[in-house]
Amino acid sequence: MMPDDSRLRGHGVQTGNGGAVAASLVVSRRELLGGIGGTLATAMLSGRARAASSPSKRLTAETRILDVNGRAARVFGLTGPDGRPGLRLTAGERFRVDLANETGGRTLVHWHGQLPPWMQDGFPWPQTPPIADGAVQAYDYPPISGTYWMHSHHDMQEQNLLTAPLIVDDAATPREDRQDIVLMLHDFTFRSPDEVLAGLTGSSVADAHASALRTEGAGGGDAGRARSAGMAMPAKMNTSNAPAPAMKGMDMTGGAMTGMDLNDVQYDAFLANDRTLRDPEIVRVDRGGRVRLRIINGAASSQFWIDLGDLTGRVVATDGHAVQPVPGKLFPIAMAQRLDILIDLPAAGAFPVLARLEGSVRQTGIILASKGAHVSRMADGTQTAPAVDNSLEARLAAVKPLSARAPDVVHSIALGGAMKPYAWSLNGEFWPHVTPLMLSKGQRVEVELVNPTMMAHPIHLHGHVFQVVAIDGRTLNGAMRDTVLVSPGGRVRFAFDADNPGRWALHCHNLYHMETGMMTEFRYQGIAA
Ligand SMILES: [Cu+2]
Repeated sequence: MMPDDSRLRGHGVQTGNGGAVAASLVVSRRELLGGIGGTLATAMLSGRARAASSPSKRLTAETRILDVNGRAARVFGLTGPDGRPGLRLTAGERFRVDLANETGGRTLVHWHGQLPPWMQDGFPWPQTPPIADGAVQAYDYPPISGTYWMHSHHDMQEQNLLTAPLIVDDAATPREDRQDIVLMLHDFTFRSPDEVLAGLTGSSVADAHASALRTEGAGGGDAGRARSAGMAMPAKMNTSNAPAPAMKGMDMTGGAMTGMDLNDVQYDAFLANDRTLRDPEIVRVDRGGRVRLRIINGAASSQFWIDLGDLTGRVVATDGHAVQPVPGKLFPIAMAQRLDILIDLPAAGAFPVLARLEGSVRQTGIILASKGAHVSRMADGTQTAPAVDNSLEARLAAVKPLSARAPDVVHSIALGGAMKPYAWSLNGEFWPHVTPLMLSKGQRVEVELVNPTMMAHPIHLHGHVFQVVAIDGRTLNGAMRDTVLVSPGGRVRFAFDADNPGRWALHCHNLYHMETGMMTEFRYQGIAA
């Protein structure tokens, strides 16, 4: 069942397995009662106390008409109380949101990268079904600060732009002398997601599963071929740090690899803040000013290189979490990931910030322009961008890493699938027919993602922040993240503390991979299915 309003509002109602809900209530009480004294606690837990705290923000899931290169498209949107996409919360503000569903159908919105109690995660578990058309669902949890985003986890609405930024300021934000600019990327097609999916599978998802299981064994396609060619496919509890075996026919030196699959879907346009390069957003900036770019890759199945052109920037956060600054002009961003980049602008001028599609000359972006600067027209590029890789990931180091601790449990997860049949799996299983990976509160968990396929997969874990601790067998004290890319033939290990009991999805954020089965569940002991 869905937690009802009273549970989420902090009236102290317990759910059957809602330890995390209770924890958030404790925070709420402390906030409400700061300076008043604990003895009044019971009396204060009332509507009056609630009214004294910040009011709910209304977020509306709706449809809208978008102009894409002169052609109208009906898409979804998530509009905040100020009429702009998404939400911005100030430091210390709770995520207290009334989500109004005006989409004309059911929906459910996931707060990507945030750490709410599991029943507020916006994932369609049996206990938390989608919201009916016309209904309003309340959410209330303490958010974590940084660059996040929100998107539907119901049907294929996310492909139709039911996505928006979710920015949470930290205590230092108001004191920083810099302009905050959000850049959200999308891939766009006039075809419906159903048409796109049918084009990929050639038939139906069920047929693709059957074909994969029949011809290649569970996991299917290239994974099956790789296995039959004798490649390592660790099953469980593989703690080896040996590098992943290179796949035949791969050229690791040229940036792009021979035979590697990029860009499953051919898109009609790439959007930056809902606009194409033909009519880009021009953001007015101060001469010589400092800018914090918050880049969100909200694309369904496209990855980009952020190209700062004449500018130099410093990556200072990944997926909302601070990293030791890494300078550069060109930064890869996988699906669902975020990059915060600080830029000190030169005296004056117009500066395109481009997102270049991997394996393509196509691009999108915004233009930072000082007053009076001439802005010239832009089109697609002339040079093909290389495949997005983990070159940046390998250089990242968290400002606040996990404490040093040996894992209590290691889960090895094999990524499987291919373009033909188009069916993608985890550990040889297709969602929803999966065996949950169990964990217990208090454990340090490590996950080894092993990718023998010919594609890169951006893997996202719900409800937890993890640290990247090894790439292709090389250990590092890497970034804190919620989404990590696993390169073709590569492997990535991440670690996290099991501190948020519930049911949590782990999946590929290439939405068509997810749609054909590339998803599984982490489930805490004691949480009912
Ligand atoms: Cu994938």
